[in-house]
Amino acid sequence: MQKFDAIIVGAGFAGLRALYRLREMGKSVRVLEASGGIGGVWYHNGYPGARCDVESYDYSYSFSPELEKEWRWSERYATQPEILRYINHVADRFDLRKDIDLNTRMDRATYDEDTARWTIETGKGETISAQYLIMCVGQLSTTKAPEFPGQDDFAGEIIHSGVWPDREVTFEGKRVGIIGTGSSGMQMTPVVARAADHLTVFQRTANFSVPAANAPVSDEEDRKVKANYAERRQQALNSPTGLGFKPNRQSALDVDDAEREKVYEAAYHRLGFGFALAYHDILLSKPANDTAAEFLRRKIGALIDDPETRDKLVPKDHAFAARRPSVDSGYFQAFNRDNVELADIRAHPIVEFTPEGLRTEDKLHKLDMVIFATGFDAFTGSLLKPEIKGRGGMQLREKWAAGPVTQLGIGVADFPNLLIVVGPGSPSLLSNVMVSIEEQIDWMSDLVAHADAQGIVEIEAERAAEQAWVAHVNERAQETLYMTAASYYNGAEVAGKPRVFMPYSGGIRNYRRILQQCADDGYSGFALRRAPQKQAR
Ligand code: NA7
Repeated sequence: MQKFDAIIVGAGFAGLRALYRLREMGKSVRVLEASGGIGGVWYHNGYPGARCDVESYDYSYSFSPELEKEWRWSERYATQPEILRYINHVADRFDLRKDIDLNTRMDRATYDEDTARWTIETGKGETISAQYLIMCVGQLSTTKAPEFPGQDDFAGEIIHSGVWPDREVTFEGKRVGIIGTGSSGMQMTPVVARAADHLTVFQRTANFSVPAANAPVSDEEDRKVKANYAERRQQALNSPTGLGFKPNRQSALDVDDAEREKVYEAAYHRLGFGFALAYHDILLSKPANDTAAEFLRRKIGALIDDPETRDKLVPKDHAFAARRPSVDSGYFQAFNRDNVELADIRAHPIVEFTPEGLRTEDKLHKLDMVIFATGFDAFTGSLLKPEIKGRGGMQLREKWAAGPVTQLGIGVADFPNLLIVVGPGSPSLLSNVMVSIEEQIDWMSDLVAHADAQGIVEIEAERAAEQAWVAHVNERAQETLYMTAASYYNGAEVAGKPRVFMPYSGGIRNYRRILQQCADDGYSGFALRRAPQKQAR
């Protein structure tokens, strides 16, 4: 059996960063990646129009000043192909590929209480032993798609945005349907609209969106950012969400209408996703939120010509950003084209596929291609896909049957030496995930170094600590408007999934302080043992 200090599962941004860091510490590491390439979600989400909602300079690694200097982003918001080029460049630049096994899925991991090591079985039939099992499987990586009656009889093609095929997909001469109007559906709509004969967008919930304000990055801008990169990184680390600009500390309710309008107008044209930070209480107070929502409804409405379509596209039934808003490049304007139609499937739900297309309650939509942009089994989907067995054969699926419990989003009681990157209970999707990834991996690596120095072989979250952390995560969520809407933040995206709030909403800076305090207190909430402990406490 091959033996390693650590097995990392997933070769996306988190997996590569963890590999780099642990190798730097002299650890023997392998990365297991199920798919045929590196990049994680950026490998799979190759749909037309796929683009990052966070500015390129902030959505990039900060661990290497040389890398920062030499990489030249071409646009303020990078496209999926450019991000994929970046991560491949990183893999080559730091010689990471030699430790990555592609096309290798981890099927099962079993903790051995006698040796304090994990036994990992892969889809290739290999068995590997590792002291640490580090899960870098992403939060939006297990796709979900409804199954409609008659789906197999559809004569056209069905594609999911989250597992976009690795071949050219063309829309010319086709009647295309897109189901779903989250970020994926909104990003691809204008692109597909320009190419297809006809496009029908099937909308269940109208979503807020802010324009991407995308632009090419000029040499001057590139030079300016790079001259102050360290400062920008510090700014991101000290911001609530890890974005590289100063959030406004004012309340939306402490200014007069004219002043507020001016601030919103500027934020709308420049900040993209950061519009939600135009005032500090947009996600904390309904009256404050109403001012932002009302502004956006006006803006969205003004982009759409047809009154009936406008009425359906303007979001009404949830607070702004209580569900993940999008950052789009011409989504609403696409509906002004003659070849684009909106199907309101809240009013007239999809009934079935027929060989010719999709039948909603009111009509048959004839289609040659249907794209499911229906999202993911968020946060826990990819963590629960493999069989992970901790103490006494307990499965992670059983442990999390009523919702995920973690100590700081990182460790799980009864699953010693299992470390999760951007797992449930961490800021993850409520932050620039790149900042969260680096912050957590640096912290975990310090924990591993501390364990080595102290002769510790087993690191295990304590039950009381994880219960307290889950309670704290929920308390923080209750202070916000996130719980007022059904969303993938709170498990509403999959029928039957426990309805608990998944990410930590207290912000990047608070989370870092908590991690620091935990380390300063000798990693409080984690049992650190010099010999394996056979029985659970
Ligand atoms: P999202 O944001 O989860 O959006 C999924 C969309 O698909 C959303 O509009 C859903 O409507 C719709 N959906 C899901 N299931 C169905 C069914 N059964 N029938 C009709 N419509 C459905 O996923 P995305 O891929 O767009 O974005 C994921 C993240 O990527 C995004 O948040 C950013 O972080 C980047 P609903 O709103 O549930 O009514």
